[in-house]
Amino acid sequence: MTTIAAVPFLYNFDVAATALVIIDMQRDFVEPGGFGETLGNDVSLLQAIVPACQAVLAAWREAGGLVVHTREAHTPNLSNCPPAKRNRGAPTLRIGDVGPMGRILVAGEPGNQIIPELAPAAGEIVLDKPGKGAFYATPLHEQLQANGITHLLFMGVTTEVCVQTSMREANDRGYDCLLLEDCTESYFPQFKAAAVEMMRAQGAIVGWTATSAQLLAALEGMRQARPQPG
Ligand code: C5J
Repeated sequence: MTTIAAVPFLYNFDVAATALVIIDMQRDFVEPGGFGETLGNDVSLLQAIVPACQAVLAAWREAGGLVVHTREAHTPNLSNCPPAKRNRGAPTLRIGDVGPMGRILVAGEPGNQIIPELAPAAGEIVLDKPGKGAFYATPLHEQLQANGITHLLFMGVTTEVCVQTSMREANDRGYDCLLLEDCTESYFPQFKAAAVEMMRAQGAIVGWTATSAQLLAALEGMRQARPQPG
């Protein structure tokens, strides 16, 4: 068991029972020329978290923890994109329309891929989700249960939309969730700040928050405590 001095109080976790969940670090949200930018957003805000996410992913892999990558993705015939979702957003570029990186939020399109810096490795779970939450209409809960997972560490984008929705869904399913504050971002800094505050308020009503440096220090402490070969 490892402990992080998280907010609002200590977060205890066992790597073997914990998954790192990386929400929607897709080209369309993060890269210039993608869906996010065409909606008028400044993607440099999201790009700024990539190095911290990379450091956590590398350390988590080294520790042997389970990794889950999600993509907001719809089938090419849009059968899992209800009109109520498609008809909102920018009228000029809706889900399924052809954008600068292929069809917007459609599985298999270039913009739908996870950014190369955080590309999934063999054996990691890659989950296409039609909703904002990672549990809605996906096998995620069953996959986590099959792996004995009770704790989830979250990073990704955007904080107040897909990250917050997924963390709330996880909390309602009984997982102890921690959000890595500097590994999540929004196009709207005030929305990120509010989402972070509301998740850890009222005695961690949705979960805990901590920095990537705190997690990396905890993992390094574990690494040093491991018996050395020979
Ligand atoms: C949004 C997401 N913001 N991944 N998706 O539409 O947060």
